[in-house]
Amino acid sequence: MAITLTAFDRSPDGGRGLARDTRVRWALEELGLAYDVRPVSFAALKEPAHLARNPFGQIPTFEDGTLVLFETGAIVLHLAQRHAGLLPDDADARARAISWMFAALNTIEPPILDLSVAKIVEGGHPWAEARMPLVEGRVRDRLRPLAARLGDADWLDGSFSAGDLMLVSVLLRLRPSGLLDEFPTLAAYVARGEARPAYRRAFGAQLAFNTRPTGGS
Ligand code: GTB
Repeated sequence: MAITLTAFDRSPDGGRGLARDTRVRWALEELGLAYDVRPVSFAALKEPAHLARNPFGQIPTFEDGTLVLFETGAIVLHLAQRHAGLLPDDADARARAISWMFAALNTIEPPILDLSVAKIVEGGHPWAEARMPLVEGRVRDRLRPLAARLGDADWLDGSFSAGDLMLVSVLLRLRPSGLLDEFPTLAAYVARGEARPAYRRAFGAQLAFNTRPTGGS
């Protein structure tokens, strides 16, 4: 039975890979698993068929036979637990890698999302400029200890894991802000993630998907 993801019919980022299906595509590529992608329009996200897959009406969702999942953290963890390659065999190392997945989603991603909202959604408000140093400061407060922990290592805890995949996916979104470049070891960490063949394949696939000719999806 083929794995099927849902993704934006056409991502608003025009194929820059920022929508969250990219991280799931990356995990699938790392694990060598084939998958199909079902495009969903913005209107269809909030219709019953998609709400049955994700009650919040978001992408990506994951289907494998009768199993339907939403939330990228849950999807990547499921894949990493079912297939060898993204989590260490040693039980303690495995638990630490999963901690990094949660840190990426619960500790690092929220202030990065706040920054995106501050720039994209709130940018026109009269108070937006005054608030920006606070929002940027909260991102730096997370990047500083992360950079300290990474040190000069290639990956956070030995070999590349689902924790690194999730952290790189989250940090990527910071690049246009310039904040990532304030932490050269983190910028290099993200570049190492992007240089992985599996990431390149995932990025290329989402780019081809999001720039495919219109007139039929
Ligand atoms: N916590 C969920 C997860 O990790 O799966 C969050 C999923 C989520 O935010 N999905 C977004 C969505 O479906 C797409 S990725 N939004 C539609 C809605 O809520 O109605 C967020 C995203 C969208 C677009 C860009 N972009 O164009 O740059 C970047 C990121």
